[in-house]
Amino acid sequence: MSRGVAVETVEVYEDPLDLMDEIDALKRDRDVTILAHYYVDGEVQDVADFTGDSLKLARDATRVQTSTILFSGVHFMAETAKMLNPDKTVLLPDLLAGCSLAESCTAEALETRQDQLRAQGLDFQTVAYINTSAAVKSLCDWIVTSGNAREVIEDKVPSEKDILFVPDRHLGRYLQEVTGREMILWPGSCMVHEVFSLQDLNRARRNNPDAVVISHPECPRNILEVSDFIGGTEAMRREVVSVEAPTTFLVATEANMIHALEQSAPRHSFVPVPGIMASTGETCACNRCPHMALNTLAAVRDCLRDGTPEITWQPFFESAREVVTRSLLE
Ligand code: CIZ
Repeated sequence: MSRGVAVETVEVYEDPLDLMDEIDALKRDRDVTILAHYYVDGEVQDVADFTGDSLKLARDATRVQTSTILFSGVHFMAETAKMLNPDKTVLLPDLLAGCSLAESCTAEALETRQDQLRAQGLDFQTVAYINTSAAVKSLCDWIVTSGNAREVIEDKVPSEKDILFVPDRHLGRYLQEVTGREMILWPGSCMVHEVFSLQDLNRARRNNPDAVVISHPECPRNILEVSDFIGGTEAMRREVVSVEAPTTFLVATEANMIHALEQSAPRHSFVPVPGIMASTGETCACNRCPHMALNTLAAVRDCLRDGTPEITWQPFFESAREVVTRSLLE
């Protein structure tokens, strides 16, 4: 009879400053450029060559000179870097770094929905938020980010067409409001932005009566309704930079964004809006994305050292690249 043996994994503590030195040396040695999203830990943003939102990072990815890109973010972002750089090696520290939005809309489910709508005689275009897999992007007419969604819908989607918007219902609802275009909305949402609690936001406003509330359009309507400014991460950054007088901002987006805001406008104070756990109704630290959190300094170092995991080219990247290029780069 075999006896169960409990295996305990012991995390070895590594000094972040040593890890940063190792990363710098490996970057030079292995000819790597690091792109990091604003939602990864601040210390990982600090070792990156480029930081930004998906739109900026997609554009930055086309300017990389090294033979390898390490994308510190989530899977769909690294796929975009690969489709724009087929001849480069693209690494992602952890292939399990996914996205609740991307997972809510598979290519099969989207094709089924598109077939249903065509069968109903609808003449529509599919507009996808960038938080989708490359396979889904390849089935769409346009890709938008929080930074360019309004312009793409207003300037590029013909006014006589209906719009199927995937996968974020909150962003889609907000875009309906600002563009005046009716949309068929996919029922997806971001696990981080979904949990902001109006009750906790109102408590934070009472504690900071002069604070300005800035919120991401992936937040539910009740949060946007009490916000002074609504915008994606790059728009938030520009907004706080444009405010001269030292100000307190209550920030309703992934909490690591505060690092980028502090770097850009250190004269202000930034307070993260807490999330609330749906199961218990208690305040939680759910305003941190568990997928982005897989991008630790140690994971970045290991990925540089081992040259893996890698995003490999897939046949549908070709058509996804055409959609991404006409939507984001032209
Ligand atoms: O566009 C992006 O990068 C995402 C996912 C959010 C934002 O506003 O930056």
